[in-house]
Amino acid sequence: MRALVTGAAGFIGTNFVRQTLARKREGIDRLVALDLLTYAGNYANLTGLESDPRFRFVRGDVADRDRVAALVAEEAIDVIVHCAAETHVDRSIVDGAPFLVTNVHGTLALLEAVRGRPGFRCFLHVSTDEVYGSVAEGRSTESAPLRPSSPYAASKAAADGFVFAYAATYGVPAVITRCSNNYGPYQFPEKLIPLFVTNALDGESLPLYGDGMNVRDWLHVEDHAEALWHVLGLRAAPGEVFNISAENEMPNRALTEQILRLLDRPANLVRYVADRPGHDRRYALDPGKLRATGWRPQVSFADGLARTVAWYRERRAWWEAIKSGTYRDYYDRMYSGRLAGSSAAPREPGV
Ligand code: NAD
Ligand code: TDX
Repeated sequence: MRALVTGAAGFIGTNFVRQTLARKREGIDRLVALDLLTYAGNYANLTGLESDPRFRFVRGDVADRDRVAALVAEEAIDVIVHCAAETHVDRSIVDGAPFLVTNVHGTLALLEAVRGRPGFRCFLHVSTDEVYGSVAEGRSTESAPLRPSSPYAASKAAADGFVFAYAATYGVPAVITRCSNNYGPYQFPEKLIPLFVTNALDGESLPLYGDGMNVRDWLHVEDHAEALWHVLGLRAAPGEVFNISAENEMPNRALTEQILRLLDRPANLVRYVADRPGHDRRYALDPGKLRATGWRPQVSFADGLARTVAWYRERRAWWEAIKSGTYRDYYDRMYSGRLAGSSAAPREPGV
């Protein structure tokens, strides 16, 4: 198997690549890592892998059609795990344009590169639970309608649409996975868990949006990586979709309390701030279809969160390097106004 992993220097890509090469998976002859190294990509995450003869890192843009097509041909790629994306909802609310380019044009460029390619086995498109929108009750199955709320989610839903279209129109062997919120090592500290852990370690405020009762469904990134390999092994029909969830639903407020307990930090670090516009109240995936094929998550949330918190505590140099320079500007832009108007007590829903 000759695999191309896009977004390999990001959070999920890094964990997927490291786990794949460390386990010496049968059948991996080549792993080409493609990443543009945007603000979210960090080449240092892949340190140490260069000595593995199966591994090659390429800096490049997934939306660059010619580059992507040439790479796929040159490396005789037969499997693609497509993780590259613009991924932060709050940034997409400020400007959706980079999300359209990378998430939609990028996915299209990859699909074009494999269309009609003899011997090509699988294009695995890593999508998200956010395409289903907020789920008031029950759990989204793979056939639930797509109702994206944020520009980010809209771009992912559009990319899913191109995957369906290429499967139906050209028979491209492409499948979609939709996972819930991942957590674990190497996550960029703009996302809730690494942001709150690193802020708490520095004694800084933890800005909880709205009333802090939005519910997310947490999946350890190692379980996610295993699930991706499991899906690749299924040889599913073109256009199949698989939800990936460990069914670990939790309101943000309860998660924040757990983080503070693990770090032995005071509850008064929490500040309730103005809500995210269009903030989905709850995500909940039904993973029954994948489970019926034998996949099971292995990491309990208590153990996974404790290990994750310990990882950031022990890797101060990793996140301090990120939380400087342009990150500080981003943080001020996103949070200084919000924190100035914050309160110690929860707000009413939607306030
Ligand atoms: P991330 O932001 O940590 O990493 C994204 C990576 O993509 C970065 O390394 C970045 O440099 C790279 N990239 C961005 N634009 C690129 C471009 N034009 N060309 C090449 N590389 C580019 O994101 P993540 O959390 O690792 O997410 C990976 C995938 O999983 C995304 O498709 C995301 O939508 C999906 N997803 C993530 C989560 C989650 O909780 N993290 C949940 C559901 C789905
Ligand atoms: O400062 C914050 N305060 C806060 O209350 C941040 C950054 C987040 N939140 C809330 C918003 C969400 O309810 O925490 C929850 C999680 O927020 P994020 O970490 O931004 O993740 P989310 O918006 O749920 O999206 C994530 O999961 C699905 C990823 O960023 C997406 O890429 C993925 O598709």
